[in-house]
Amino acid sequence: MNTPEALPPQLSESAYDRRRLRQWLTGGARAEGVSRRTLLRLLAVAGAAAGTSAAFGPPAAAATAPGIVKPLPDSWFTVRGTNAESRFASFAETGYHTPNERFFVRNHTSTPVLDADDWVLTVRGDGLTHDRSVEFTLDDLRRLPAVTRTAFVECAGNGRSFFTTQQGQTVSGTAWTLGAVGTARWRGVRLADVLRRAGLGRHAVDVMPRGLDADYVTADGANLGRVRRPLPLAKALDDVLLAYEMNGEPLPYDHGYPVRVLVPSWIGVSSVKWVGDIEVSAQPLYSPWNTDFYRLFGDAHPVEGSAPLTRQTVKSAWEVEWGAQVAAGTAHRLTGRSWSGAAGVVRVDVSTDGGGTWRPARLHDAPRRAGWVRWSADWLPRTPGSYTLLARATDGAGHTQPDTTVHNTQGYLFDAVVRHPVTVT
Ligand SMILES: Nc1nc2c(c(=O)[nH]1)N[C@H]1C(S)=C(S)[C@@H](COP(=O)(O)O)O[C@H]1N2
Ligand SMILES: [Mo]
Repeated sequence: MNTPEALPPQLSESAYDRRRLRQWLTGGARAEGVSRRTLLRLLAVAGAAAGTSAAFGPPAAAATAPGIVKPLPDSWFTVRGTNAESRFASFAETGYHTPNERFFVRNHTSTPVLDADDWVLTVRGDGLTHDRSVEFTLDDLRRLPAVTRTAFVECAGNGRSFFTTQQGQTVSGTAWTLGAVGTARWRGVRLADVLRRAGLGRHAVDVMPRGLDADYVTADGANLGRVRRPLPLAKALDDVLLAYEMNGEPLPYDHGYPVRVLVPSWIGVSSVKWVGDIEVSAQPLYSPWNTDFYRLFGDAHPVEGSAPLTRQTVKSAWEVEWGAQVAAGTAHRLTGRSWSGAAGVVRVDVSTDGGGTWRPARLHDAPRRAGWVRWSADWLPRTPGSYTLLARATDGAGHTQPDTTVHNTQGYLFDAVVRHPVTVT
């Protein structure tokens, strides 16, 4: 049964079953009038199919996260609640662009499995010339000029755990290490084109896309409604896309199928997935995602918080396992990546002795706005023992990673140089 011809149908069938299973688990299946017994039987069949597929699919031992559709193999992901962090070390096996199957997932609730044929985007609000409501189907979007753009999506909380492990500070939120980031080639239409077609008025100031995923309910039980965050019109008209493709494929369910907003260089939450409507407003808009969240709070910041966060800061990460064992007396080529929301990275300095001595890394990509650069450094450790690798990037706007990041209670924008332990044996 494992003949080459038999493989594709089996694969797609089990992928389909897995998807149905997850839909069911996340409450996405309609099951009125179906007995619990029947559902349990369906569940068992789908579970068995998911098990079979592991032999053919991506690496075995795929974990699951509640509400995420794609498989999450242990070698690629660390599951954190409803989210999946990419293992940065495993990016060494990838090229410039992060494959869709390996891209991190950050879900406030769970992935809705939407049907592109039923999908419509509604644009409305008093920032339009006639305060009317204009609808676009996916075909309507596809008829507009297509634009392709390479950009990273990075969670504002990427690196958050280092506030605690490296600076001894308390922060709230998902304890990401450095893998809440990925870079993809996005294809879609300019948000500017859609807004103009909808009749953008002269007085418009803010644009607020909203997701079609479920209402977000906090741990305290407060219903904050659907994920939505205002975007100043200037950014909306600049380089923002309504993306329907990721790395040459339709957007995967987990990354916003059929259409997501893509806001290059800005914190990940701006890039609203599964966008269903966009409010265009003549007054500034607010949502919990630009008032309570995604501002800096804490001793060093104003009581009402900083201004809403926009661009990402500078970061670097080694493509080396955390605590890796490295042989003494052998030359090693260590690799990593650096990126910034302000400008392309132009320089990366590395240290293999805990910051005692530094040397420039070799950059393998030209500085790219909204993208990262890959780099490498050769290392010949002579003496066994514990070592700390450091990488410090500088972007074209002159920002260099600091030694420490000023604390904020929600642990956003950690940009300090990370101390990466390895053991030489
Ligand atoms: N509708 C919707 N959009 C969303 C989110 C969400 O939960 N729902 N999460 C946001 C956050 S916080 C991040 S970091 C990015 C993550 O994008 P990814 O899951 O495609 O990596 O999506 C953003 N867009
Ligand atoms: Mo995020």
